Amino acid sequence: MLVIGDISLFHDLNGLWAARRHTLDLTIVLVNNNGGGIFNYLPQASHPTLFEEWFATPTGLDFAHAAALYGAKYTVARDWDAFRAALAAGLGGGFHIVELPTDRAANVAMHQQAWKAAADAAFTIEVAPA
Ligand SMILES: Cc1ncc(C[n+]2csc(CCOP(=O)(O)OP(=O)(O)O)c2C)c(N)n1
Ligand SMILES: [Mg+2]
Repeated sequence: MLVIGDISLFHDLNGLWAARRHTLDLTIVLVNNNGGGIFNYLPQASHPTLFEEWFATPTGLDFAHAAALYGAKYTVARDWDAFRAALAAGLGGGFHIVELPTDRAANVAMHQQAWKAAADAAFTIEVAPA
């Protein structure tokens, strides 16, 4: 199993041919947030116009066509039940790509909430009387 982002898969797309050539049992989980989501953590993310063009670099590609080209079965998982079912099918053998559509901005917001919750919890522990 391979977990990979959309830009990384795009970069190495022709590597999919190896799975076909060697008839690999391979399930690729494609975390598709249409761009380099890691860069959404940087300060320049607050300048949307330049940020999208020069840092996020969304491709807007439909990877289902790449799956068809290289002979992989393609599934888009829009909820966790669909994701579990697609993984189970993939682990049954063969070459599969399971796309998980996600959102870059929402991802950062969720992480910020988690960081705040962790910081609040740590602070509570530190100041609590013994
Ligand atoms: C060969 C190579 N080119 C460029 C980079 C710079 N780089 C680091 S992360 C990244 C974007 C990754 O985007 P994606 O695979 O969609 O993952 P996400 O951050 O969205 O989870 C890039 C271009 C790199 N690390 N290696
Ligand atoms: Mg991405």
